[in-house]
Amino acid sequence: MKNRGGSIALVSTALLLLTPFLQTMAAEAASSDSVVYSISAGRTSPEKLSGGSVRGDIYVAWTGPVSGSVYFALDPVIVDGAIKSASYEHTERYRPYDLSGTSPSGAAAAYDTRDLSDGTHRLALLVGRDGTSPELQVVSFEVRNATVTPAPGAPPRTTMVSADFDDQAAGPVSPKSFNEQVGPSNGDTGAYQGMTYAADTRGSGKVIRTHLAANKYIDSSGEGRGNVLMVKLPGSYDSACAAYDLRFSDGFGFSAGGKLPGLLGVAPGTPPSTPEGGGSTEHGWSGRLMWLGPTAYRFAGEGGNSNMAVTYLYHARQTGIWGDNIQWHRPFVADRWHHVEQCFIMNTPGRADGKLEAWIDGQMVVDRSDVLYRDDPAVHITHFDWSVFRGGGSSLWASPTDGYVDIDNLHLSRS
Ligand SMILES: [Ca+2]
Repeated sequence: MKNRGGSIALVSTALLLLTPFLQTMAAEAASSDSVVYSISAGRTSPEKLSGGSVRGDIYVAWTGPVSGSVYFALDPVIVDGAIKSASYEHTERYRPYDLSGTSPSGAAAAYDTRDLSDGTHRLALLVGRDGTSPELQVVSFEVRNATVTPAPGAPPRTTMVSADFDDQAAGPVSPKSFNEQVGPSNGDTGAYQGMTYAADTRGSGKVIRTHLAANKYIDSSGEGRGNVLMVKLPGSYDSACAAYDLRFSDGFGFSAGGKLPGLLGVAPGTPPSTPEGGGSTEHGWSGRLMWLGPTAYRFAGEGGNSNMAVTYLYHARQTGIWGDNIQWHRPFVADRWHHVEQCFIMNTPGRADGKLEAWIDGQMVVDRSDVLYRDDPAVHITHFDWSVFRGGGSSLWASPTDGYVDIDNLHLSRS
C-alpha cells in the first residue's frame, strides 16, 4: 500500500504542473485515498474505502492532513454543498480520526455494516482546514453481508459448510483438520503438500495458504505444485453456491493462469475428476473458478490487466474437450482480499435452462440462465472441488516467481 501511495503522489505531483482543472482532480483523487478501512481495531492492512466492498465490523478512518476536526456523515443528503442529514454522524477532534470513535486504549471502535442494507452507500467527510472552510469528501462503497442475494420467492438456503479456519494452529494443513472443517476428502497427507494455516493479513484469525512454487504447475511433483481435493457434499442437490475470500500474495506472478475452488456434479459411479482436465461431460459437469493471464488468452490482458477471472465450466453442451471460459470481466488484484461467489442451478435434463450466477466483491458479474449442465438426469451437484494450482497442462503455465494464494471464510450452501 505504501509503494502504491507513493506512485499516486508522484502522479499527482506531475498533474499539478498542468491546469487548475487537473490540479483539482488530482487533489480529490489523493484525498479520497485517505479514507481507509481495516477489519481490525488496530487498523492493520488498511484499504481504500472508495470502491471497496465491506461486511461485518469495519474500522474506517481519515488518514490525510487535518487542522481541526473531522465530521463523518453516512449516506448524507447534500444540498448546495452542505450536509443536511445523514443516517449516522460522528465527529472526531483528535487523531486518529475514526468513524466510530477511538477507545481510551487507542483502538478504533467498530462500525457494524449489518446496520446497513446491502448495496452501495456513501460516506461524506468534512475535513478541517486551518483558515478555510472544511473540505468535503464523499466516497462510495459496497456493503455486502448477505452471502447470496436470493431472488424474490427463492427458497431459503441451507448452509452445508462454513469454515473460517481461525481455531487452527499455524502450520501444515492435516487431512484430519481439513476434513473436519470442509468435509470428507483425501486422507493422504501428501495431497495437502504446500497447504498451511497462516495468519490472516487482515489482522486476526487464520486462513489456508497454498504455496505455488516458482517454475511449478499442477503436473510438477512435490511441494508447491498446488492441490486438488475433492470434497463429497452431504447429499445431491440441484441448487448450490460456493463463496470464499481470496487473496493472491503481494507481487503474485499471474502467468498464464490457474484454478480455484468451485462445485461440480457427477452421476453415481462416475469419479468426480471426470468432468475436468479434458475428460467427458456425458455424466458430469464442473464449475471451478480460474484466473487467466494474457499469455493464455488475449482478453485477459485487455486494459493492461495482468489477469482476468472466469468461471471455467465443463458442461454437456461444450463443443471441445476443454471447458468454456465464462468471463467475469474483472481482474484479481494481488495483495488484496476479494470475495468471490458462484451459484449453480441445474438445468432440466436436455434443456438449456440452467443458471449460473457469479459475484466478485459484491458485484454480480455473471447472470446466465441458458446453461446446459447435464443431459443425464442422474447428474446433480455432488462435490466441492478445492483446486488451487497453476495450469494448464504444460510448464507454460508456471511462473518464474514464488507465490501463494490465501483462502478464508469458505461458505457452501444449497436450497
Ligand atoms: Ca479466518
